[in-house]
Amino acid sequence: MSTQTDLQAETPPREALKSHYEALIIGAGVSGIYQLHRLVQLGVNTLVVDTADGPGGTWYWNRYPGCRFDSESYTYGYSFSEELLEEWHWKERFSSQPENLKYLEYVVEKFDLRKHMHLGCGVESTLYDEDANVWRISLSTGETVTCDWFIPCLGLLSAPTTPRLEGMNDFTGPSFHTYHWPKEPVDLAGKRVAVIGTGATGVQVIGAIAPIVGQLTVFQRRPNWCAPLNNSEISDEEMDEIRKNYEHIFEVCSQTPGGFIHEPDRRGFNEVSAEERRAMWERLYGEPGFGIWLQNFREIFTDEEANAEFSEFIAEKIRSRVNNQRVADQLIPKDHGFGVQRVPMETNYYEAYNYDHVELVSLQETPIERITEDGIRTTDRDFEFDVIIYATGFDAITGSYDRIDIRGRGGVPLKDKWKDGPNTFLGMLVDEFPNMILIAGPQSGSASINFPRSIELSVDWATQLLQHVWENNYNQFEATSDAVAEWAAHVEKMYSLVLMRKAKSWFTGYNSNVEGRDHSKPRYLVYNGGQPKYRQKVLDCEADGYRGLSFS
Ligand code: NA7
Repeated sequence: MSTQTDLQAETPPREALKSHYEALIIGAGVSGIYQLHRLVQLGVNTLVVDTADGPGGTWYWNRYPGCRFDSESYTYGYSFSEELLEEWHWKERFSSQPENLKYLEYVVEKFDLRKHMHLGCGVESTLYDEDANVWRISLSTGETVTCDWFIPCLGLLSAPTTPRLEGMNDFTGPSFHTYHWPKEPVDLAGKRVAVIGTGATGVQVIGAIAPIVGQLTVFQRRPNWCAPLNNSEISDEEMDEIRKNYEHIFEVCSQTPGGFIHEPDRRGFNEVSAEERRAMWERLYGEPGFGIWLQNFREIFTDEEANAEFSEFIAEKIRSRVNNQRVADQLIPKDHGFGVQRVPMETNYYEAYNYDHVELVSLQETPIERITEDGIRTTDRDFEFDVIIYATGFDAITGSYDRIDIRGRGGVPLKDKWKDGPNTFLGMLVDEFPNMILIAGPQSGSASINFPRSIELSVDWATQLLQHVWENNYNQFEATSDAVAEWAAHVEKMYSLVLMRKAKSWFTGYNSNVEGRDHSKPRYLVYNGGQPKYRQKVLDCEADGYRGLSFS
């Protein structure tokens, strides 16, 4: 299997490291880039470290066919620079990975950030040194640097996981996780290809490669409720219109629970007749993006009956798009309703199963026994493949923290502290881990929403906090354990209000591929209270003189 290490053959030239930085950021993705920009603007001596040999984070790594936004492109871009908004032309309503990567590279170049980045270099461990009041950062290249302020910007889905199957290294052809899709083009034309996994990623890959491969076998453990993306190009005229409307667009995004352009229907589910509901769903099914999920009635998220009626509407759509009704039935989820997991947005996904050369294998009926030299053996038969694609998801949010040895006061590992599930204050601070700010950490408002909309808030808040520290000549800041406990209780309460709490998905830390993961209770990884409430909490903390933090 290809891994991260294989992809780092060409390490870019780097400037010599200093021994000490005021701030050190891990991650040159969407949040790391913006955090770096804010600190550089303030003249803070900052270093960004990333294992990738270029900036872009998620959009650097995920190079698989079909990879694109599920947010409207013009709602995903940064809002902090009017000049940038004026200059950038989004070409598609839901922009593809190559374009998204170009965008982030453009931002890095425009704001001259590259020179602060030490790329192609991982962080192995970080230790808070109490005596010196610095963080000691050990790099994969053998160097150690120190910093005053440690800011992990690790992203939500940056710790990919593969199944724990016998024989994974025996397969003689190319095989890789979608996150580690090779940089050089992979020729799939006419090939016999296996895709394992039918989450948002698998659904994008399958729709994109089905028309070109010779044979495609999809190994599905549990189906997902998917909805059409309805992507289209953005003309020059449309882009001009979007530019004029940016202020309004970002204002709308700031008011919606998910930070998207889609505002929930404020009418009660039962205030509207069944016919009217259906007519609305028909309309939304044909419209772009998450409208079908987020412009829906609020009861879809909270009420089993409302959710079941809507799920049946989507099930009918699946039956109407897939010719073979046995396959259609296999593609309809039976263990959860629509939208309790993040909805994979698809383009020709269901139609892919109408090709003669595409086969769906239900792993519930015939599980995989092992990977062989030639392909995959299920309990039913041996399949031969040229390429195996693992679209098997991530150890979400905490996984990337667990992969670095992060130790706070008294040398306590963060991994141990979060053994039974993470707890933070506002998703940004952890008690006993002074001078550390997580951007889009566990229990922040960033995960369930249009990511950049929330990270701009978090980065601005973090920057403001550091300014407060400097202005008051503090050496240390830290969340109190009471504040962390209070936030954890609030996060849990927000889960109790939505059907999402029952989902076996990355939102609740479900991942069968992580050895030793206890699934007897959910891990509360994301803040489900909606973005306006999250913003209010964050701003209230600041307005109340950073209530919940201690300074010294
Ligand atoms: P997801 O949504 O976690 O999906 C992973 C898929 O892989 C899902 O269908 C899993 O089935 C399947 N899977 C995972 N492990 C296995 C094993 N061992 N055997 C068979 N099948 C397996 O990750 P994605 O990358 O698709 O999407 C993540 C997010 O990226 C998405 O929400 C968007 O926000 C963007 P399961 O459902 O667990 O039975």
